[in-house]
Amino acid sequence: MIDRSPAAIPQIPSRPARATATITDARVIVTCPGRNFVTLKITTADGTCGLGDATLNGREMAVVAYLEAHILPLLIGRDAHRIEDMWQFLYRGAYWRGGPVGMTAIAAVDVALWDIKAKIAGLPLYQLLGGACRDGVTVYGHANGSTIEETVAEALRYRDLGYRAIRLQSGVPGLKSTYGVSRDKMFYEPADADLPTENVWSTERYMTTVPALFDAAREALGRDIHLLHDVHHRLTPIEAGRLGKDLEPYRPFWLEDAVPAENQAAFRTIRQHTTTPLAVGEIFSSIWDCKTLIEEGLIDFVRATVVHAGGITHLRRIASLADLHHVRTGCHGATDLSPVTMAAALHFGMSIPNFGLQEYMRHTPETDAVFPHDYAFRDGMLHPGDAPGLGVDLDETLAATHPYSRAYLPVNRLEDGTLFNW
Ligand code: EZ4
Ligand code: CO
Repeated sequence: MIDRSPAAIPQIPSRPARATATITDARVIVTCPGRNFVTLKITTADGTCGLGDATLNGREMAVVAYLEAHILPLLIGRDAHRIEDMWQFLYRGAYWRGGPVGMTAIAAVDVALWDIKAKIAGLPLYQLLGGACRDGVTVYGHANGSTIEETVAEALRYRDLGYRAIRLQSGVPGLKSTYGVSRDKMFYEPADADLPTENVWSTERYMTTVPALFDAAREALGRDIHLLHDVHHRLTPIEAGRLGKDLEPYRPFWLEDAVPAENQAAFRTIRQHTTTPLAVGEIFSSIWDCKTLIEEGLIDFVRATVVHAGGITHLRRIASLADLHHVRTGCHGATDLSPVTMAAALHFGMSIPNFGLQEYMRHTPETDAVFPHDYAFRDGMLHPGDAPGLGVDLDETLAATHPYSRAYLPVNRLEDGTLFNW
């Protein structure tokens, strides 16, 4: 028989301990352990600290200014637990909505607040987001080389490291340099100079190289591995349709950023001509950048990220819309996204039903030392770890030994000197 005497009924406290977490401090930390990172650190009255990445490659100091001048004064005294309300306050409250600078700043606040909430709960963040939907987050690595042979040799090396998905980028005969091909194989860094480097581009030379690269790669690697390629916004819709068609026999996992995506309707043309899956969105700031792409089924993978698309709160909204339309996530994960973003992406990727694939460019040992973290690579996957919160720290003493150093992304010109898309 159930004992209903008053003593047996557990007493629910009217106000659970730490139901509010007042923000007492918020600071921006800029550090350059080999490359620039901007990090927001928020502290609450009980001493809990949360981190948010605010790095916008080549435009870092604009986000620093936005945070310091316009966001930090709004944070002090507010309740860190009210994440959605804070998001709405910073987004609607600005009046000027969207854009990469503002949305990166909002993302930094949002991720820091999720970190705090999960630390207070004593849980790894993915548990608060609904718990694990999978064993780990499958990632793809970057194989690149100045020739097709070199790229294929790199791809074999990645396969031996345990990767199940590999992106292939190769030099183009006749072009001195191009996107995705670096000197240092493990640590590709495009922001490579204190004034922009200039690349030269030829669509004609490129269009014949990529199918030959995939042909050689399938020959060497077989069919049992996912192969990807990033066009980096360099084709027109009809050219992208043709390249997608040429690649169909090699079954690429995705063709990325085939055309610039400001004009979402342009993807209708690509779709009419190829069944090669399309991924886009690493530079998107909000759901409005991909609404048409998703609702019309014009893409297969959305690459928007936590750091540049308004944080976990907003990316969940994008992923939910995408799920209705058979679109999966394929979040950006280059080296200019700090370990704080990588951890956030992993907790997010663990917790959503329509996860697709996560990009993973390894950070250098210098960067990892400044951002000690709990996530780890095993068997082609990243695992977020069990530390409460994001599982990432920032060693501020070490960070202070690496001052900001201006670095720009390259620009790209056609062979006749016309400025083109990089
Ligand atoms: O060029 O993150 O898929 N990854 C990419 C990246 C981007 C850089 C720009 O800062 O396209 O390498
Ligand atoms: Co890309």
